[in-house]
Amino acid sequence: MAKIASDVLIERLADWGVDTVFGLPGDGINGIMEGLRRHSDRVRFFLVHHEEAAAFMATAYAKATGRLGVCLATSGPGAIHLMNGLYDAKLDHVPVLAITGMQETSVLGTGYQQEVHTDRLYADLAEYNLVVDNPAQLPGVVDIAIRTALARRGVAHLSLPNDVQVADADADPYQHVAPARLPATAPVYLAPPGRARMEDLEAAARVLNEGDRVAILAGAGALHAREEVLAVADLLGAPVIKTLPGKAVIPDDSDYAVGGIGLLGTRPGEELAGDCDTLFMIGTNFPYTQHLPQPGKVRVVQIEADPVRAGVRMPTEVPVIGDAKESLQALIPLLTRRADRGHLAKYQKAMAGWRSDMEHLENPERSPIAPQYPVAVIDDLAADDAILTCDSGTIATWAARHWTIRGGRQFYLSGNLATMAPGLPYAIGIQHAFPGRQVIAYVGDGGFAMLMAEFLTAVRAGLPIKVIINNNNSLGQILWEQMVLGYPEHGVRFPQPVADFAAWATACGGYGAKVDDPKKVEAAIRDALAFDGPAIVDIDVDPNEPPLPGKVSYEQAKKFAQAFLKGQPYKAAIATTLFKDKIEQLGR
Ligand SMILES: Cc1ncc(C[n+]2csc(CCOP(=O)(O)OP(=O)(O)O)c2C)c(N)n1
Ligand SMILES: [Mg+2]
Repeated sequence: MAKIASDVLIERLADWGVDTVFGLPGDGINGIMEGLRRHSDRVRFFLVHHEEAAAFMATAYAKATGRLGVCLATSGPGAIHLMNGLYDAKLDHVPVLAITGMQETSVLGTGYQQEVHTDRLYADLAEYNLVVDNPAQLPGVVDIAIRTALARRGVAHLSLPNDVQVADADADPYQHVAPARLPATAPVYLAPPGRARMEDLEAAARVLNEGDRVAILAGAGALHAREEVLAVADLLGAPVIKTLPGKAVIPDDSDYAVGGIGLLGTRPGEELAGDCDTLFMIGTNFPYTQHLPQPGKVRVVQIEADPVRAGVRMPTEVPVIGDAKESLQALIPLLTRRADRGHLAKYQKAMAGWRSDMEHLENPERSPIAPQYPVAVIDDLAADDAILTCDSGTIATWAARHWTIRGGRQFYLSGNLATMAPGLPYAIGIQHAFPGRQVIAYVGDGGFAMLMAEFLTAVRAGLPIKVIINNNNSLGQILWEQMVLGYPEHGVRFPQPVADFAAWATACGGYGAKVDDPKKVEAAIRDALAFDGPAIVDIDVDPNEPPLPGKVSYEQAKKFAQAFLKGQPYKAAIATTLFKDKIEQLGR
């Protein structure tokens, strides 16, 4: 069998250690599919139902393993479908290689069917973006694409026209006129040294040692540095705020954890941001600057891997460029242990109060079911090394507050793109990477419905993911956002009937349970977790439960009230929910 260019492409992916390509075939990539078929012993093609899901799976694979994620789609519509998932990789800074097809070179520019110039389409999203015109470019450009994705922590894109895909591997159709020979590259990547410069670490230590009330803000860039962050928190007597993508940096039951900041943060987290005199940012580019301390009122030290991001959110006095783990290891010997533990103790006390408030909201008696209750049940029943994936919506608030990171638990969601729908494909990509771990997708009805066909993918691939749906039959997050703007809700509740996603689960050959009785929540989740295969528990929850911010501002409360006055349609039901929780909290 004569070797074709697609053989070279796939062999090179295998040389890089790529074991899985998530994707969906099409007439624009039949040559690449043939390459995958020929090398199926080295690289697995993972067939999905929607290319967007393939891109989310590659992104999640990269987030959870730290390795390159790879996805594949056909020309035109397939490549277009990938884009949302690829933007998720770009915005959350994980390495993903996207391979797409292109119509054959002889018809490009003629307005041929599916002639979409994917390189132009991907211009904003890809760090490396190339249409391969000549088989002689392979495998060199594969090496450069992958190295770029790894080094810049983003998306690399290779598009191969149909004729190039099936050309002889050693075809070199044109005369060489450049003073160069064919590129001879190697499938190697070495990350730059991670430890920051000593003089910067010393400057950082001086500021941190001088602080009376230090707050640490840790993000996804510190996920691999748990031990070091805890050691620094202990030395400085500093409570640790975590961004949502950085939720697993330290355990939620740690003495140093004060939860998050922002709309879905905690009251102690918000208070600490306003009360600290020194802010130590580690691996975070937290975008909601309104929730950060006032510029000028705190001294800021920031450890950042990317020099571009050091100083973009706060006027940073000491930027430290390096890997969080290695740099903290070098910083720790320079810090003096703070004798006065008063600042830390204050926030430990505040967190005890917050945790008890949260427990009261996890009320198992309420009917309709309080959304905080099912997530608390997941939290109780899940393994100590379970991985939870989540979608954008009210579920992100419930997960932020009621899913406890402890032991080896992890948490993944679309942080900066904050797109709906990745929860399910993330779970599939992660379960594929870690077959032995318990992987749970905690999602909303809106986000789940967008890519629900992928549950069938999980069944067919034999991946025992668990999906718990917080079904409020609405786009809950937006409902509350509209009201906080002072506008009565509009266009955010789905009409009847409420979907029965459990029926979909059983139709696919998985386990399904539909629950609307609070007494049945625990058994259904327990059974799903114990089931030897993919499972869905679809839980009808109270759509009128607002995800209130940890600290409600006067302005927010006023706007909320205005929405009521302007004709908020469900105000009686909403008022009951708000009132009920108040009574529950007061009645302790
Ligand atoms: C692709 C996409 N479309 C729209 C939005 C805006 N949005 C954010 S959360 C949300 C509601 C999600 O509804 P659901 O998944 O049911 O979760 P809920 O908020 O109801 O818990 C919407 C529409 C988005 N972030 N991404
Ligand atoms: Mg919903």
